Amino acid sequence: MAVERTFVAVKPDGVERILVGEVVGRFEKRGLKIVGMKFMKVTKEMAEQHYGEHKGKPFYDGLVSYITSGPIVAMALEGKNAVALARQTIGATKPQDAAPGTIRGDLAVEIGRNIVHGSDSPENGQREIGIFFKPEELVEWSGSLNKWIWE
Ligand code: IDP
Ligand code: MG
Repeated sequence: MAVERTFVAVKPDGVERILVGEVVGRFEKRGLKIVGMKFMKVTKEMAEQHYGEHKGKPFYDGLVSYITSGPIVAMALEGKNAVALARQTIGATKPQDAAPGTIRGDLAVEIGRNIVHGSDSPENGQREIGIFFKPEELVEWSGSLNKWIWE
């Protein structure tokens, strides 16, 4: 298993619904280490870069206005298999298909209000972290519990 970084964000609906602590806590408890975190508004340019793969799809314009509609909490998370672990903790894109116990399965109803983002590959993790963070905003630290989380 590779040590990876993934980009995770609490989307504007998660912030508005006062779910920041709940969502961040699930990643912390899962064993993913925070190496970057900030409360910010996403510009239209950032949203278009971030969601470029969806350009042209019927939901694209709505997606860009949703993600730019209010503040988000942007996170860079690190760990073994971080991308897959974060996606599993988040649950399926459509909340009605997301398993109970996942963030979307427990807390969300609509696909266009699904609370949280997680990168879908290590390459996209690096790419998305680069959109939202400057290199100096990422923090290297060892994490004293790592020996109890990783074999
Ligand atoms: P993901 O967030 O689980 O990776 P993607 O397919 O990459 O899902 O889609 C990105 C985001 O776009 C979703 O999280 C959701 O907010 C939104 N989205 C995807 N498909 C639809 C749709 O059919 N209608 C409305 N919004 C959608
Ligand atoms: Mg995606």
